[in-house]
Amino acid sequence: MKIALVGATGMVGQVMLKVLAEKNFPVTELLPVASEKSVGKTIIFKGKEYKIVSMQQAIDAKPEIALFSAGGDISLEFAPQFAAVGTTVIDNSSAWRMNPAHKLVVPEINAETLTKEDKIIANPNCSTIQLVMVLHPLNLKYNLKRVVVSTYQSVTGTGKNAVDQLNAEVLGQEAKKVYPYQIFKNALPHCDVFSEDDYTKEEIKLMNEPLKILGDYSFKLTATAVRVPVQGGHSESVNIEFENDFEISDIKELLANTPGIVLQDDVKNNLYPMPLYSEGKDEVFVGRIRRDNSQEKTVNMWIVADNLRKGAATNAIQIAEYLVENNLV
Ligand code: 11C
Repeated sequence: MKIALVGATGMVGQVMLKVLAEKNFPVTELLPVASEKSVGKTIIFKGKEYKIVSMQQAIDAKPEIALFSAGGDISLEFAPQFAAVGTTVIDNSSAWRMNPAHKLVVPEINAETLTKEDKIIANPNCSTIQLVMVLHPLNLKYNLKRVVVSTYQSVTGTGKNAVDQLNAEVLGQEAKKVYPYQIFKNALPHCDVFSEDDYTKEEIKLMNEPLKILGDYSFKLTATAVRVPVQGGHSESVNIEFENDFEISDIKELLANTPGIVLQDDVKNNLYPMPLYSEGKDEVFVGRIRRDNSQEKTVNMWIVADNLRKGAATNAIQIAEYLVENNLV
């Protein structure tokens, strides 16, 4: 497979290289693309140096797959240009996610909807992916009625400059501010920009994307997204009301047996998911599963995943693997 990686020097791009190598993805030629000022520089993949090429050089090479993680504007402009030469684009930005002409894919849930005609495939938002991984099996068994999610999001979701801000603040150094406030020792109820209805864009993604991925518009969802001074992954406190009643032990068993999910729920031994320990892992971790005694047929839980892995790079590369395994590219 000839693979273009657009945004190769970014945080997600770098994790994509790692995941491609770890999964031994069949890369015969790698075309790393980054900003014009990086063209000619090199990146390392599987111990080998690769020259960064321009977007046009990558398009002209007609790769089978282009992995995009360079922001919505770049995706809107260049994904169709790759698609026009026959490349299948897997896009990690929000540009195509809610466009009805494009599929929004978490492979464990809806990869089987993909066809050869899907030339621009959207990868969901990181906080959405870990949420739907857990919602999907529960929805099939108990039928979702309403979901209330509050997130505790890693600074890696904002990018390298945010990680630099946190690290500088920890050391008491002058920091270039990416956030409107200090993030160290703080929690900002503010991920991405505010929209007219006073929700942030991150919250809107969390409220819209799950319905499209699950193909189920019958349940309600509301979200509050919070940035915390954490690096390993995103955490989510989730309250779920079902149409059907459940046994807590059945929910635990169902999630423990769902591929891609790891149940960490043994409070007697202080076992529960934490972002520090999800870092570098591809699974979604779930724990603190307990009945909400304030309302019938309702459960509380805590969901954690590495936002750069299953929340971005791993999910995108799982889509690529599905395409290759099913001869769709
Ligand atoms: C965050 N979820 O943590 C964001 C980062 O739409 O893919 C990814 C934004 C996106 O701030």
